[in-house]
Amino acid sequence: MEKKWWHNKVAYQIYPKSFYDTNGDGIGDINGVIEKLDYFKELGIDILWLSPIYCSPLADQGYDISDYYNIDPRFGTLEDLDRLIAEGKKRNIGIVMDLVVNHCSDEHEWFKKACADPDGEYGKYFYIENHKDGEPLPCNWRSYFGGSVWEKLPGHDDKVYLHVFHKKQPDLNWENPKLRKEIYKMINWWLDRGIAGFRIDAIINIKKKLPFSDYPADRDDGMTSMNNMLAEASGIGEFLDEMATETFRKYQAFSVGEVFNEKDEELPLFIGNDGYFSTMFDFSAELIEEEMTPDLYKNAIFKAHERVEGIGFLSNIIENHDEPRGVSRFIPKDALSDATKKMLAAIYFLLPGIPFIYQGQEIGMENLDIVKDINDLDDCANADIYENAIHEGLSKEQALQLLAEKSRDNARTPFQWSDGANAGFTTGKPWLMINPKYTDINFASQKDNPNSVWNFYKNLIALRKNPEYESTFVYGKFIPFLKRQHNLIAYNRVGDKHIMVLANFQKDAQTISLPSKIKKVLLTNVSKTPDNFSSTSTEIVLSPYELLVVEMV
Ligand code: TEU
Ligand code: CA
Repeated sequence: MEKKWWHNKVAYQIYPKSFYDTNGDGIGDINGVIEKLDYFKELGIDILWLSPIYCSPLADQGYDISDYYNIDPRFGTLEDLDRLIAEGKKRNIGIVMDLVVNHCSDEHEWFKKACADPDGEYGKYFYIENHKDGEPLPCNWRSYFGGSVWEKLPGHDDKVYLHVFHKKQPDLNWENPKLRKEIYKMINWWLDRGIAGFRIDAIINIKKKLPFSDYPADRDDGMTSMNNMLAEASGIGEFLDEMATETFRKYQAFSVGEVFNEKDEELPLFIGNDGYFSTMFDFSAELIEEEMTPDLYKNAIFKAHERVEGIGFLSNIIENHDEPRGVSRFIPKDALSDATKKMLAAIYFLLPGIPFIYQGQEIGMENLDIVKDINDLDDCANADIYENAIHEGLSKEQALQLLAEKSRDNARTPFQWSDGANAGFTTGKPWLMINPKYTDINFASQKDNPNSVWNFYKNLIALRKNPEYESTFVYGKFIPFLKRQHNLIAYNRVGDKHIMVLANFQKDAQTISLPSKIKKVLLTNVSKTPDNFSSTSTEIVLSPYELLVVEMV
C-alpha cells in the first residue's frame, strides 16, 4: 500500500453547535473550537472534522446549506474559520470540513432560481418533474426522514421536486455537468483556504436510477426504502472519480466518505491507492439491527477489516452525530462502567484504519436514560421514529423510550465540560437539553484522574503514536484471534512488532492460550499491573471485562 500522510493520524469529530459556546447565545461556535485547540493537542488529535458550519436554516442542523461559501453567523465568520485553520496548523492539527453535496437547502439561491424558472438553467440543478394533483407521483421512494421524496415545487402546482432527506434539502442533479463543475469549484475554493480535506456526506445518494420508477413497497404505505433504488443504481464511480481528479487528488487532500452498501469489487476504487476517497467509515456495527451482543459486534468489525485487508483503510468509529452513544449501544446495560468504556475504546481504536473519536466519547458520554416529552428533543428525524413506533403498536411511553435509545439527539446534547451550570458548555440557555448525567460524567472531574476514561483515551492515542509501535498499529497485519470464542474479542497486529488486543467481554473470567509469551503489557483497563499471567506461561486468565494490550515475545 502506498503511504499517505493521513495513514497514522487520529481524527476527532466536532459537532460545533454542541461543543463550546463562547458568546452566551447557547450555541457552540468556531471561537469555542479555537479556545479548545490545546485540549485536542493534549489529547493527541491530528485531524478535526467539523460538522457543517456553512450558512443554513438548520432544518437538518447545517446539512441543509444555503451558502457554500460562507459561515453561518451563529457559528462565527470566515475570519474565525481562517483563524481556526491557522491556529490548527501551529499545532499540527488539520481542519476537515463537511461536504454536503447530495442536496442543498431550499433557501439556496440555486433552488430559489429553480423555483422562479423551472425550465431555466437552475431548474436543471435539481430533479423537477411534472405532477398533477390526484395523479401518482413520479415514484414511490420513501425519504430517509419519512414521507415521500416528492414535494410540490413552491409556486408551481403542477411540479414536484426530489428530496431524499428533508423537504428543505432538495437533491442536486449530478447528471448535470454544470452543477458538478460548480461543486468542484467550491471544493477547491475551500482547499485553497488551507483546510486538510473533507468528510463527504451521504455521497452514495448522488447517483439515482433513472428514469424514476417504483420499487416493490416494503411498507404498508406503499413506499419503498431508498436502499432498494440505490442497489439498482450503477455508475456512481464516474462522478466520484471525476470529483477526486478535479479536487482532492490535486491537493493530496484527506477525504473520508460516508459510504454504505458498496460492493466488494468496488472497494479498490473507493479506498485503494488513489481511490475516490482516502478512506470511508466502517458502519458495519452501527448497521446491526438485532439486539447487540459482543459477538455480533466482533463479527461485524472483524469482517469489515478482513474485507479491506491489503486494499485500503477504513475509518473506525463507535458513534457519530447520527447515532446513539457507542457505549450505550455496544456495551450491555448491566456492564456499563469506566472499565468497559475503556475496553470498547481499545478494541476499535487499535484496528487497522483511521480512528475517529466523536465529541464527548473521550469522557464516556452516554445516551439519555429517559425522554419525557418529544419537544425536549430537536432532531428532524425524531418524528418519524416516534410515529413509526406508534404505528407498530407501541404505547406513547414506549415510543419515547425508543427515542431515548435511538434518537440522533443522544449524540447532540452539549459537551459536558464540568459539573457546573449547563455543564460548562454555555453561560446562556443551551439550544438543546443537557444530558442530566453531566454531574457524574464531565471533563473537569476526569482531567487529573489518571484512571479516568479521558486519560485512558489520551494513553491510547499515545500508545498508537509511540514510535516503537506506530508502524505496527498503522501498517501491521490484522489477524483475528480465537474468533469463535464466545465473548472474547481478540486480535493480533503483526508488523515490526507483534501486538495483541485481548478483551474479555463478559462478567466471568476466561482462560485463553496465547500463541506465544507476553513480553510487555502496553495498556490495560485494570488499574493495577496485571499479575494474572506469568512470563513462563502462554496461558492467561482474563478477569471479568478485562482488557489487555500486550506486546508478544
Ligand atoms: O447522513 C446520511 C445517512 O445516510 C444517515 O445515517 C441518516 O442520517 C439517517 O438515515 C437519518 O436518520 C448524513 C448526515 O450525517 C446526517 O446528519 C444528515 O441528516 C444527512 O446526511 C443529510 O445530509
Ligand atoms: Ca455561541
